[in-house]
Amino acid sequence: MSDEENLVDPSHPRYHSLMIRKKVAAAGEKGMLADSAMIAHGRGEAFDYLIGEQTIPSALAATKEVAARLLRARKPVLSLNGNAIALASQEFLTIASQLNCPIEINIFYRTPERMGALLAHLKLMNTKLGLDVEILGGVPDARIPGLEGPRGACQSSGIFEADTVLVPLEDGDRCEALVGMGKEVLVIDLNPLSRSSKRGTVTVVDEVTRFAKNLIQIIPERPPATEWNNIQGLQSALNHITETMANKFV
Ligand code: PTJ
Repeated sequence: MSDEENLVDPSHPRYHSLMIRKKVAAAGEKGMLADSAMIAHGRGEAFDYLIGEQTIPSALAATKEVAARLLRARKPVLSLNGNAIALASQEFLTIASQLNCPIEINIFYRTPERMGALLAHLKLMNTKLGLDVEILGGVPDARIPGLEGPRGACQSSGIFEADTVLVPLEDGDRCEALVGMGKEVLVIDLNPLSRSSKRGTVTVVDEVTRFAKNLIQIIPERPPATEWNNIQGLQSALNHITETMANKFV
């Protein structure tokens, strides 16, 4: 544990939130993150505060649906960006191993330095966990149609050919582009109003670390897929926020 981590008192009411923030800061120091990563994280924290820093019932239902769709997919892939790797690399490697599918590192602000740091981190964690998950993204040979520049780069054996893509903390453009390619896009985003949330096939309005831990528990139960109504799920999450807020001072 670093000196700074020791300074956070475990009895602090928001201890877990502060420790999660520290994971982002530490990954930033290792060169894994975009400059705006902490701002994106802060936006997520604000929504997490509003949902009570807990997995709400609609998020748990959505997580079961995600498990079902990943299990029935012909070619699933977990697309991870800097923040997702900083926060839950161990959990996502476990999930990829449960599903026997690859992880593809796919980042919005793509630089060779960041890709190197993220690949090294995931490979190290893979070894530490004794897993053999295929890690893609280092040698892109295909493009996501409609996304210009480095952010459109992807790997043909991964995202490009996948029928189902899990995308935590995605940006709206890429989510739309993946949906446009005919894929099932499974989104994790604390903001139920984001473009990614609205465009995803199934959106889980939950903190990515909590989501990943829940998914690990749910996959072995092999839940069946349903006729998922994503807008209804998002509306439930929004209702939870507004109802909690409405009664806050009563
Ligand atoms: O690693 P890169 O280059 O792909 O860049 C990643 C970031 C996250 C910087 C980039 O994609 C970005 O700027 O994202 P946005 O547009 O700020 O969107 C991030 C979304 O994720 C927001 O809607 C946040 O509410 C949500 N979010 C942030 N932290 C979490 C989260 N959702 C779930 N769990 C979190 N911990």
